[in-house]
Amino acid sequence: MNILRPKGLKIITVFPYFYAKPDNPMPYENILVEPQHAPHIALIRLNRPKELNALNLQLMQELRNALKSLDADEDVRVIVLTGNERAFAAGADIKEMAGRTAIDMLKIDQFSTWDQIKKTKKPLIAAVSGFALGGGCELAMTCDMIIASETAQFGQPEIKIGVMPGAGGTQRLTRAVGKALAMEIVLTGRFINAEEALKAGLINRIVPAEIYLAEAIKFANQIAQMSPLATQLAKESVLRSYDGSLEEGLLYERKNFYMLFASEDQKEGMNAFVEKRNPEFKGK
Ligand code: DAK
Repeated sequence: MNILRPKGLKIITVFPYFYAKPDNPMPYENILVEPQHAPHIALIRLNRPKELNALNLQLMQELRNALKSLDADEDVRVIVLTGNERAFAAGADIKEMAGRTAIDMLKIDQFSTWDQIKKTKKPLIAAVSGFALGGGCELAMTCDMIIASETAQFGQPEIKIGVMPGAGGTQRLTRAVGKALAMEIVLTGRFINAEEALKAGLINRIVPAEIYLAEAIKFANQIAQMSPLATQLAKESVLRSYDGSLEEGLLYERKNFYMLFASEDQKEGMNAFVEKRNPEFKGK
């Protein structure tokens, strides 16, 4: 297995605190933010451990606000986004989403939050351990690079609850791993492990489970040594080449995603999850 071993690793920890800047006066409840986890490196931890960091609306809004504040903070050069050992994030919060209609989804307009996250100018590194599923996998793919623990599992299991990826999964995953594997992951809901993800080009590297975060910080530190202007413009340029017709693909995906909330299968799939039973899909 292609695992990076630590060499004289130094772990710097700063006690996490709420990051409330004037433009962001609300303390965070679902994330922990350390603007200076290490010199020039900010750390955001998704923090709903009991729910495997399921991404509810409030968490996503807090994440958007934190990224906006860190983007504006001149002391920060690189941002690392992580979860905990068991889960980066097991997807959008199915319990929150289960009863929604297509019109509810349209009105809530979570896409504006995701779009804002996508606009983060500073390099954003996902440090993934455990589950990165559905919206969790999409969030990791929205980051610029992924450092994965050997325990990481990636997947787009939305199909199993009667819907499909809605935050870029069909587009970003396909660009990263190619059509054949993306089709398989999206249509069967199969999870891939870190090794398969590395081979397929979804992640940058696999590191030992016990030091995955420290390795991600070390990786971030290499980038933090560069000119922050150059890294931001270089990131923007790489994304420009990559984004090409992604917007068109995302719009397409969005309409289809909304449409599925008009189906009985979406209600059945999500209710079955909440009720801990197998779904019975009827194609309606
Ligand atoms: N939502 C809500 N709760 C979740 C959850 C989720 N996605 N995943 C796990 N949990 C909860 C479980 O319900 C359980 O809660 P309790 O029963 O203890 O109250 C707790 O976390 C621990 O989970 P398990 O007991 O299930 O733990 P296991 O180890 O047995 O299984 C698992 C782990 C990750 C395999 C399993 O929990 C699982 O299959 N989770 C669901 C994975 C999934 O289907 N993910 C995709 C969700 S749909 C959008 C953007 C994005 C999205 C949608 C819209 N817009 C911008 C509009 C994304 C959609 C999705 O991600």
